[in-house]
Amino acid sequence: MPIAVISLKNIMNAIKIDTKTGKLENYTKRIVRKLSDMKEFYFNKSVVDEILSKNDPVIYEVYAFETGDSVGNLSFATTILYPGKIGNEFFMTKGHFHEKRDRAEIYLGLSGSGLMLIMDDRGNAYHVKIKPHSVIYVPPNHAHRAVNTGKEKLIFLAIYPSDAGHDYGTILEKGFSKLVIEENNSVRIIDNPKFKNQ
Ligand code: S6P
Ligand code: ZN
Repeated sequence: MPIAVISLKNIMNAIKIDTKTGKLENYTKRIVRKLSDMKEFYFNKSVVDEILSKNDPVIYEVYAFETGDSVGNLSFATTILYPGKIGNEFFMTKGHFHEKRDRAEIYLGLSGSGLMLIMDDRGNAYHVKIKPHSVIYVPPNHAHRAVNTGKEKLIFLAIYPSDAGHDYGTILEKGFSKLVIEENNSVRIIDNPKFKNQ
């Protein structure tokens, strides 16, 4: 409760986003995800271990303005997803279903280029390009993962119901049905042979 009160007071003025750095003014939560925080999410475990034996790259950062978890409120967050690959798989977010499955979400591309994988609970998936000025709708009951397929930082804003929550466990257990890889200098979206459809 106190969080909601403080946040709502903070939001009586417009909140600025630096679209070059992706930083959100007055954020209430910052997350930095390094490879070691999400090593199980990448396909090639031996490449992950090899990279981690030398360094632990930052894959993405999130600046969130969260307004508590009361029904009816909206929260929002910027994500700065760095360019790079783990083997031939592009840097990506963990991806999640919302804990409250029927909560939808809107994304707005701010800088860089990439794509959003959107998948239902049976593994049916499609993708939508993320680029500046594009708005992407994630329907209820769909997992979503952003992938940076470009050479620059991919920066976007997400707007979501404050009580949506994040279910990373299902993705950890089953994976995404698609992988986004580079092959012969082009971006390919292929079936994930490790995807568990149960
Ligand atoms: C929240 C929204 C985003 C992500 C962020 C990081 O519903 O979808 O703010 O949290 O892009 O991705 P992930 O999968 O690690 O939460
Ligand atoms: Zn979400």
